[in-house]
Amino acid sequence: MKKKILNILRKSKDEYISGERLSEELGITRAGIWKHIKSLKEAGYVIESISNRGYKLVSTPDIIDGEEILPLLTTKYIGRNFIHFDEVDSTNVQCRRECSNNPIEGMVVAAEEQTSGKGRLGRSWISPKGTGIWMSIVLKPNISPMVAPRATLIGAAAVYTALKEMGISVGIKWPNDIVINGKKICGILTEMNAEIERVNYVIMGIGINVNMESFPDELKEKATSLKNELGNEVDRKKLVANILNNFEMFYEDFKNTGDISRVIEICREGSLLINKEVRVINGNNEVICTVIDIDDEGELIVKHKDGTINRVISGEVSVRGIYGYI
Ligand code: BT5
Repeated sequence: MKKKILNILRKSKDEYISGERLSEELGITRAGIWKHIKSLKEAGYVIESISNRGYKLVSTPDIIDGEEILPLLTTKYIGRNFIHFDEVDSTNVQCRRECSNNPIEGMVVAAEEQTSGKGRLGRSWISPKGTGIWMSIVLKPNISPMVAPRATLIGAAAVYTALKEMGISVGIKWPNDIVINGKKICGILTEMNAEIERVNYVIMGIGINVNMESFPDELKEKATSLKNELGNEVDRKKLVANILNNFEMFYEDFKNTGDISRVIEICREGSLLINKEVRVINGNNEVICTVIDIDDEGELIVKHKDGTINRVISGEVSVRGIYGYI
């Protein structure tokens, strides 16, 4: 019922809707309407009520839940099943729990806070309350497990494009970071559950520092938030919806064929690595080389000092000027 009331108030924008009309349309008493309005107010919705005129929705809470995100989606299935937590250990881990029964393609798990947010290779990801976007998407692509890591680039392209649409210019540091003014604002963690020949499901976790103002000392040099760099708050709900809307468009190409050509174009356009000298670290092995391109499979093409050309499939890439590497 609360959802229905909200929908009506949302649609009527600046107009007041009388309690009588709500009660007629929804078939409950005016006292019943009032009770629901009261509980919406308690949940952070600002609703003006004026006797003789009725109710008007003034503002909605800064919460990334289905109630707020679904009206902003243009997708068919990405984000349509939206699970929200005030606090969770990790949205990727929670997604895996949700998938243990029945993985649902496009399901999104989002949280206001993660208490054990995860980075790659067992690293941790700090995820304070109410200031970032911490979410994971469940995917069931019909592709071979070898091709699954490409999904990370779809995430990166979706975040890059969503921010661009909001007038925010960022760079993509292959394969999983989004960077602004030399510091990281977003990381992506793609995990998969697969058999040798078949992917059961992929969980793509996206973490974005949106409105945080401070970082722990050890991250100050390499991490920042959109708010710190732009000087103003960014609407988390709008950003989540823009990301999911773009994500579905890019993912549709990939889902049955593994094709990411459109995504690669975007990754090239936003790349912070192409034509730069980088340090590629793979386990104990470290080499300095120059990035020439990102190929159609999403791999980094690098040229070594002796002129040989190589593909880098995964690994850590450091580039001068980013994250304090000099
Ligand atoms: C990543 O790993 O960049 C992947 C981060 C994915 C986070 C999302 S949030 C939703 C979902 N649920 C999860 O539990 N995870 C995903 P990596 O490239 O390994 O970078 C990790 C490193 O970044 C850490 O070792 C820190 O140095 C640094 N770091 C930690 N928290 C950060 C933050 N909030 N912003 C920027 N850098 C951070």
